[in-house]
This record gives sequence, C-alpha cells and structure tokens, in this order.
Amino acid sequence: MGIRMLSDIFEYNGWDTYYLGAALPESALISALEEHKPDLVALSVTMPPYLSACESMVRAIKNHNPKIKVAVGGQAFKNTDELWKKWGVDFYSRSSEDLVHWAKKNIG
Ligand code: B12
Repeated sequence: MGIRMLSDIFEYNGWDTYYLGAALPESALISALEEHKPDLVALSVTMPPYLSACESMVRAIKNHNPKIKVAVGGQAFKNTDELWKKWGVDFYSRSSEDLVHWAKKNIG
C-alpha cells in the first residue's frame, strides 16, 4: 500500500513511474531495470523480517548500475537506528512527499 501511494504521488507530480508490486524476486527487479532504465528506485518495507531482503535488493541495484538512485522507506525502518545508512542508500524518509521534493532537487 505504501509504495502504491508513493507511486501515485510521483505520477501526480509529473513523473513516469513503474509500480512493480509486492514480493518481487531480485531477478525480476534487475530485468525491470534493464527494460525501464529508471533514475530512481523506491523500496518499501512494512514488516521488519523483510529488511534483509531489502538490503539485498539495494546491493543488487547498486551492483547493476551505481548511478541509479535508491530510496527506502516504510514502517519497518522506524526502530532500526538508521540501518539504511549501512546499505549505500541515497535517501530515506518516513514521508513520501519528502522523497518527491528530494527527487525534484537531485534528479530533475
Ligand atoms: C492494513 C494492515 C494489515 C492488513 C494488510 C492488508 C494488505 N493486503 O495490505 C492485514 C490485516 C493483512 C495485516 C496483517 C499483519 N499485520 Co498489519 N497492519 C495494517 C495497518 C493497519 C495499515 C497498513 C497500511 O497499509 N498503511 C497505509 C500505508 C500507506 O502506510 P505505510 O505503508 O506506512 O506507507 C506510508 C509511509 O510509511 C511512507 N512510505 C512507505 N513506503 C515508503 C517508501 C519510501 C521510499 C518512502 C520515502 C516512504 C515510504 O509513505 C506512505 C504514505 O504516507 C498497519 C498499521 C498502520 N496504521 O499503518 C498494520 C501493521 C503494518 N501490521 C502489523 C503487523 C504486526 C501485522 C501482522 C504481523 C499481524 C499478525 N501477527 O499476523 C500481519 C502480517 C501479515 C504479513 N504477512 O505481512 C504492524 C507492523 C509492526 C512493525 N512494522 O514492526 C503494524 C504497523 C500495526 C502495529 N502498529 O503493530 N496488517
């Protein structure tokens, strides 16, 4: 739900988005990167047990192309003591609107 809302907010602000859904296999994400060539990938985690899968996704994206910006968010990060900082993530916020402002400034 969180990432669906984020996707809609970006669309309202004039961006083209590709919503890839929940529980996406890493290989499908890499194929989508090759197909769509995005400037930014946003990942959302609600349940803490899925944080390690998110870390693995972040590393796979950066390995594929270090120029792609990666943002993470969602309720699972609330009590993780800024765990995302150890993953080479470009942006984290509790607010989807913050990401829109950041993307406008840093991507265009
Ligand atoms: C609806 C709901 C469910 C539904 C889910 C239905 C569905 N198909 O989606 C059902 C009933 C199935 C459910 C089940 C469970 N739930 Co539940 N659920 C919720 C609830 C009430 C709403 C979640 C939601 O959709 N919120 C709306 C979205 C839009 O909010 P959001 O994801 O936070 O996203 C916003 C921001 O976080 C941010 N954001 C999100 N992603 C990103 C990404 C980026 C890059 C950025 C910048 C921002 C961003 O922007 C969004 C818009 O503001 C929450 C409590 C709550 N008030 O949020 C609990 C909650 C998520 N559930 C919780 C739990 C524990 C469970 C269960 C484990 C319960 C159980 N023991 O079985 C199960 C797990 C099921 C599973 N397998 O995953 C906990 C999670 C605790 C945690 N994170 O540690 C919560 C927080 C309730 C609580 N306070 O304890 N749940």
